[in-house]
Order: sequence, then structure tokens, then C-alpha cells
Amino acid sequence: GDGDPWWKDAVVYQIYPASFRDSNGDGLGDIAGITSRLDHIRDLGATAIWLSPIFASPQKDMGYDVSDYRDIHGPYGTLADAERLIDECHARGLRVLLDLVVNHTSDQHAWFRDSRASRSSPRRDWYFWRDARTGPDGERRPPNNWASIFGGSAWTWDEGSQQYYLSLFLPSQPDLNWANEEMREAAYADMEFWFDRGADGFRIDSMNLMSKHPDLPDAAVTDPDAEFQSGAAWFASGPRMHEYLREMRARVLDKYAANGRGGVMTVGELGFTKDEASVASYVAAARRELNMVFTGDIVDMDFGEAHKYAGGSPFRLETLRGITSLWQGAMPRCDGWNAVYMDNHDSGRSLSRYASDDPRFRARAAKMLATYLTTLSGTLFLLQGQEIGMANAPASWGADDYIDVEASNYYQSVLAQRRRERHRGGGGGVGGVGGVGGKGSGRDDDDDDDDGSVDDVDMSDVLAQMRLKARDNGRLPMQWTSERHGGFTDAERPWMRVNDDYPEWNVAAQDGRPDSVLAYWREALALRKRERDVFVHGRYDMLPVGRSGDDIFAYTMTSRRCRDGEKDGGGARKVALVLLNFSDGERAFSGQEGEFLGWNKILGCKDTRGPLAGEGVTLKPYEGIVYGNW
Ligand code: ISL
Repeated sequence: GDGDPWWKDAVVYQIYPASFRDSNGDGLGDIAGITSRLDHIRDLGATAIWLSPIFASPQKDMGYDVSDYRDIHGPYGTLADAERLIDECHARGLRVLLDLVVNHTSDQHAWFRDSRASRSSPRRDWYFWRDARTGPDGERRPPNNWASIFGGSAWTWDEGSQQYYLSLFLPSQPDLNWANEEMREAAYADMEFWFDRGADGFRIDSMNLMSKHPDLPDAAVTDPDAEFQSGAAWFASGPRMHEYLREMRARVLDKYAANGRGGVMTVGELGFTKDEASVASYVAAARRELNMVFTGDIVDMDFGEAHKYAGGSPFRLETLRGITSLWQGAMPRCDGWNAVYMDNHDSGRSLSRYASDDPRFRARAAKMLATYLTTLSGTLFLLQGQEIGMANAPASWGADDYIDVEASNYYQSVLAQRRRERHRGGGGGVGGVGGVGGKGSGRDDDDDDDDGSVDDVDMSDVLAQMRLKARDNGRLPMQWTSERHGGFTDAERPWMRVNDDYPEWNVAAQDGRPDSVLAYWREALALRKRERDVFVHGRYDMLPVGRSGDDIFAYTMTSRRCRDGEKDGGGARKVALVLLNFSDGERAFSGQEGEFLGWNKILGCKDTRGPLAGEGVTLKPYEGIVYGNW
């Protein structure tokens, strides 16, 4: 209402189709399984779903390698199943976002098959083809020194046509050339295909990689030990990026403004560029590009300097405060809009990384993070399982239990490097191996033990990083019941191992229990909806650390409107005080000179007290509380 577009108030529930619910007993989640559990999503208080890719795909990167955007991955179901899912969502007031993966396709897509067929193919220019360079010994070298995001060179040699093609992710994910207008038109037509079937918007994968610098120049050498270098300066946010987005907006998105459901939305995945001005350049309303972006800086907070898994930086509340304050402040300044989230399918769970999944603290920590997310201004995104406090895989899991390409490739490249070093007789030499290693290689897992040690080299440090950040963690099957495999599947074996903790941590065990994480999320989302002027659309102000203490994140959210019925010239607004204890000890908070005195507790664990008294409040480990001045 109030003239706000629907997507500003949306609570988007991300579904990872392979891991949500298996309806036909083949061990893999599917579309009918999703449709069967929509009531759970609606009852939670979500208002939209985002489906990670469901399209036809050889699944080399779990569907982020699409071979036909107008068809469904066979094991997930049919086009009719997808249409029924969309209808069933709409019948429950849920909108549907699909995942638009058009920076690249699968190498099995008809477009790429055509493109690779010959140098004179009409679609040759839909991808990036370049001649080889010649190395010092006359050997064939890639056209530039860019590293693939998944390891190795960003270029793949094509024997048939004797040229390299650009593949920033896997060799089986060739990058599309958006400079080609026909290519763009084909992508727009596929978007329309889904809007015509009721889709309400897209999450746009690797959005700002769609324009590269046309010369594809060599990258500066930032890692002298690595064979290939990050080319992000040349392949991210290239010169035509904004032109493409405006064209997409005018040519496709605006046409669906009158779709009967308030139009369609976009959220772009923004990588590598995170400064305020460039984010604003994508989302400032007047620019008519995207509605919002995922900036990625919270998800990346604990990545290592040289590589996600190479060491890493432990969680620092100071960093989270800074990121939160930056974007909460920046979006009102540019008339843009935030995408508020901490979890997605590309890393570990925030509960395990930034709070605690220790059984002593887990439930309270999950509620505390829910308190953080549900009180901020923006469109809220949560990942399936977050609503019941699902956690990362346990430390007892071995390297073989991680099956995603990203961590597996990294693990194998470090293993190979350490073996080389060992056999050369050199000790030491651990750490970053950025771009080295076989990409897309199969796993060499013959001598891995369950504790992650292999017989000749110690890999426990890498395994510890995977335990925190491997993408597998965000992709573990949904835990519905205490039955075998958490009620995710009736098959003997799920496609991916279910977390060991499912007998205790599942939807059925929490449903109807007022002190559960699930009940807390429902309550928090109901509060967010009821007090949308305070939270969704409110003004954020951080309390200085000097007043909150190092371990408490404290901020206020102030309603954008004056309180109903106030006659005093409109000075009085609703204000909420949010207190989040990110430590495993008790922490005291008190206002200054009577500030916040008598404010009522409006959200918090059942056993916390309120209203806020003169002597302040002592927060339990990982406790979150919200007080209101009403
Ligand atoms: O996963 C990452 C870090 O762990 C990112 O670097 C990620 O690869 C990047 O954000 C792009 O992600 C998206 O496109 C990829 C796909 O593998 C991811 O799942 C997707 O979210 C390629 O399509």
C-alpha cells in the first residue's frame, strides 16, 4: 500500500531446488516437492520465493549452466510442473522470482553449439572467441592471463575451431558476448517467456560481469606465485553495463508493469565492485536500471585475502557494523533500495560463521540473527532452512562429503601443490594457490581419510575453511522431520548428505513450539509487516560503539511517518531500539540519562524481560532484543 511497489515489502525465501523436497523418491529435490511445501513458506510470513535455477542443464554447476532457458531440468519436472508451481504460489499470495543466468550458458546450449561449430557460424560472435598466443617455447597460451573464478585459466581451447573461448567460471560455462545485439534479444525473449508464464521477477546471476572491457587486456599481476591473475578490473562492470541494463528495463521489464500483480522486479548479483557510487549507479531509482543488488560484502566478510579458502579473516562485529551502516545510509541518499540478507547458496550459513552453532547457544544465536535481518530497511531475503536455524556441516565430515566444484577444485589444487612441494623436498609452502590447478577436474579422493588428512600431506587447515565457507553448507538438504534423511527424501540415498543434526533440528520439531527458532522467525516477520514504517521503510541510526560496548550491535530504527493521532506538530515518531549481543558471554547495556527508559520489549526470546529499566539490561550470550517507544 501507500504507493510503495510490492517488492519493497517483500520477504523472499530462497529455494535451492535440489535440496528442498524430493517428491518422487529419486533422492533429488524437485518442483512438485516445492509445490507441496508452499504452505510452510506462506505460514512463515514470506511473500515471495526465489528459485535457484530450475532450467534444463547438464548440472556441472548445479543449474548455473543452462542449456535451455525454456525447458526444465528433467529430474526437477516439466514445464507444466513449473507453471503449476507459479499458479499455486500466486494462489497463496506468494510471488515468484527466477534465477536469470545470462552472463554465460552451458556449453550444451544450442547457442554455444552453433557458435563453436565453425568460425563462420552466425552465432560465433555470441561468445568470446580469440586466437591462441604463443609462449616463449612456442607453446600454445591462452589469449590473456585471466584466472577462472573456479581455478585455472579463464580460457578453454576448442580443438574443432582452433580458438579459445572465454569461460570465467567452468570450461563448460562459456561467457556470452552481450555486445552482440542478437544475443541480447535472444536473452530478452527468454525472459519474456517466463514473464508470460507468471514470473514476478529475476535474480540476475553474475549481473555486472555481462559487460567486459572489449579489449580483454591482461590483468595486473597481483599474485606473483599464481599462473593466472584476477581479471576482475577488466571483466566486471565494463563500459556498456548500464546501457545493457537500461535496455533490458525498457525493452522487457517495463512491458510487464501492468501484469495485474504490480509489475516485476530485479535483484542483481553484484561482484567485485562494492563502493557506494557504483552500487548507487545500479539502483538509484531515477536511473531506471535494477531495483536492488546483492552487494555480497556480508557473505564475503570472512574470505581470505588471496582466495576464499586461503586462510581467512575471523568474524569481526566491527566489519558487520560498518557494512550495515554503509548500505542502510547509502540507499536513502541515492533513492535506491537495499537487499537485506546474510545467507545464500554460495557459502556457509551465517549462524555457523558469524554467530554460533554450538548447542549451548545455537537457538538464541539463530534468533539474534533473525532479529538483525528482520529489523533492517530493505527487501529481506532468507535461505531455506534459515527459519529453523539450520547450520553448516559438522566438523566430523571429511573432504569427500563436500561435492561442489568450488571447494573441491580448491582442495585438489592445494593437495597437488603440497604433494609437489613435498616431493621436491621442500617443507612449508601452504596457503594461497589462487589460480593454479585443474578446473572442473574429477575428485581424486582415493586416499582421503574422514578427518581430512591424506597419507602424505596435512590438509586439515583447508578442511577447516571448507567447514566454514564451502558452498555445500548452504545447499544441505532441508530438514523437515526427524525421520530418515530429515524427511527430505524417501530414497535410500539423497543426492547430498543430510546434516547429522536433523533428528533434533527440523521443521516438525519446531512447529507449534513457542520458544522455537521457527516460531521466532514467524513472530519477527509479523512484527516487520505490522510495523513496516519502522523497519522496512524506517531510518537506521547506529549507536556508537562507545555506548553499546564492543560486543553489542545497537541501532535504532525510526518510523518514516509520525505516529497516528499525534497532534503535536508531528514530532513524535515510533522508534525501535535493536540490541544484538554477538558474543558468547553476558553483556550489559544501559541508555544514557534515562534514554530508552520504560521502552517496551517488542521482540526477543520468551525469557527476556521488559520494559527497559533504569539499570539497563543484561543480554545473554548471543541474545537479541528489540524495544519500542510505543
Ligand atoms: O561462489 C562464490 C564465492 O564462493 C562466488 O564467487 C560466485 O561464484 C559468484 O558470486 C557468482 O555466483 C553465481 O554465479 C556462479 C554460480 O556458481 C553461483 O552459484 C552463482 O550464485 C556461476 O553461475
